Amino acid sequence: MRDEEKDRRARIGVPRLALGALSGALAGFAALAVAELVAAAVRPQAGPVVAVGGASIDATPAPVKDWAIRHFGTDDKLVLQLGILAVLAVLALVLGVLAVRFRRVGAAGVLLFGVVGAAAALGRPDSTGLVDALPSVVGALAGALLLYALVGRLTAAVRAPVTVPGSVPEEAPEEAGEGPPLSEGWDRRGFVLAAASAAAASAVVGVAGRSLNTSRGQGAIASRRTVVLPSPRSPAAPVPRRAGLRVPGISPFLTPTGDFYRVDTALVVPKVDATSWRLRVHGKGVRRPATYSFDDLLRRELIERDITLTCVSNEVGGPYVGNARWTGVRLADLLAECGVKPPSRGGPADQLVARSVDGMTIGSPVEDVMDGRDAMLALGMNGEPLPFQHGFPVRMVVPGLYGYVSACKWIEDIELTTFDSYDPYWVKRGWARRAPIKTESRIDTPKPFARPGSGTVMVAGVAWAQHRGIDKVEVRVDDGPWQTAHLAAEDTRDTWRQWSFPWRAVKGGHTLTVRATDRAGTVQTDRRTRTIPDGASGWHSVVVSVE
Ligand SMILES: Nc1nc2c(c(=O)[nH]1)N[C@H]1C(S)=C(S)[C@@H](COP(=O)(O)O)O[C@H]1N2
Ligand SMILES: [Mo]
Repeated sequence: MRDEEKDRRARIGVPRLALGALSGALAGFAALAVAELVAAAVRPQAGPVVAVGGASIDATPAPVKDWAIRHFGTDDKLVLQLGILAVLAVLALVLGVLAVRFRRVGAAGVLLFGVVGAAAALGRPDSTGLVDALPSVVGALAGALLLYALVGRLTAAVRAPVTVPGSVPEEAPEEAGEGPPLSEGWDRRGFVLAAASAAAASAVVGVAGRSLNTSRGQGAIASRRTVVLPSPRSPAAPVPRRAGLRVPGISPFLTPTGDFYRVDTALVVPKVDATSWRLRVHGKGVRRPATYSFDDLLRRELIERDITLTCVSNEVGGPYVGNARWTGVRLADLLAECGVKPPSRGGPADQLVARSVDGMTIGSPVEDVMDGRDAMLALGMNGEPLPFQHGFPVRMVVPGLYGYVSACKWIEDIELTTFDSYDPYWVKRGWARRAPIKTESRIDTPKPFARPGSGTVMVAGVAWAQHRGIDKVEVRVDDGPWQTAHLAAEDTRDTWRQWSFPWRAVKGGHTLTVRATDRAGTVQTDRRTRTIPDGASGWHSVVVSVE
């Protein structure tokens, strides 16, 4: 028996291990393909990669997440999912190799991944119950069975000569050094056939699952297509003609929707059907809790406002700021209707927690939302219904507060509570409870390391201090004096402001620096801080080389 075992081990050579690895890879592929198809029947968010990805986003420490946003931008989600796939691929190869020796253990290993995926799916805040475990469980079962079957074909070739004494010809030991006797008839054929058909079937199942997943939400898409935004009772004043400077390379005053930055934790953009959407308002001090439908909101008085949104993860000089024309319902009116009072008028709740369909929680000060500023439940962005990725059907927008404390997308619930009794998502992860937007400015042109010719070079960009307004922008060349830049006309104090500075550039390397002063008289600080916990501060500089 010991000899047989030794013999068997000796025969497990490199080629066989390679085929084991291949079996592992095929099993992993099959598992993911089947999971994808099952997820199409359950919901795309329940798929193992999305679920594990979502769980890792939630578990990622703030500095790492910040680093990821900084380095990969909106691609961070793609990078994360590719990373998960890469890890799974390596583990699948390892399990395949392991299965050549320990067939059951290898198969059980695949099942274990199913358990991890299922646990992740069930633990998501937007989990819809036990069905969310199905994609991972069914996928893992398929993968485990396939691995068991494929590896069976490999080991059968070894066992055959051992279990049928006498039929083993003398050359068997010679083959041991080279690995499995794959030339032995049906085993090879069996393996190749099984592997090839498994690969083909997985591809078909995977492609079918993918396309079913991406075509989901037809109801939501149709509901968005039929939305007609009524003209707002309180329209925004036209953007002053001179709010937009004609300087090549400057950010357009209104950010086209397609260029608007996107920051959220959703690996799959929620597609919410507006016809079944509801918003619930309840909680501490809400004397008349209420539920609103999308039509309820459309029938109300609508306001239209230009508001510049900023992400707290925006580095000095970074891209996560955008200006849009929003149409929506004034949030303060709706809250008042529900009997909510701000703390300054004796209301017991100082925090408004907005909850989205994907389980995000975003907490804003009730006082700010009700202090007369244009905090709104936005239904429209730049004259269109909200795009899905920007929160269709309804999101919050509050001038002057970073997005993570104000701009809940895909909102479905508003709860009045206190800062003492509840920490929303980002606060649990180390960000500040309250986060007004810091006064900042950015050089859009010239770009870093540009090589303009000498003569007049237009230096231009944007400055923002939402809800306070920008009063002054200054530019400094190298260590020279601060020089006042030209300010474009102001739209409102809730929007950014363009600026420009004609610079007489002389040959050589130069550093251009900008700083803004807001209407409260605060000069943008040069103190560099990280984005965590309440937004980056510091001056933006650009190094250029004049030729
Ligand atoms: N549901 C949900 N809403 C969200 C977020 C999110 O992750 N989930 N991110 C917030 C953050 S951090 C910002 S900066 C803004 C960004 O809005 P945008 O993607 O439309 O630009 O949305 C906010 N609303
Ligand atoms: Mo953000």
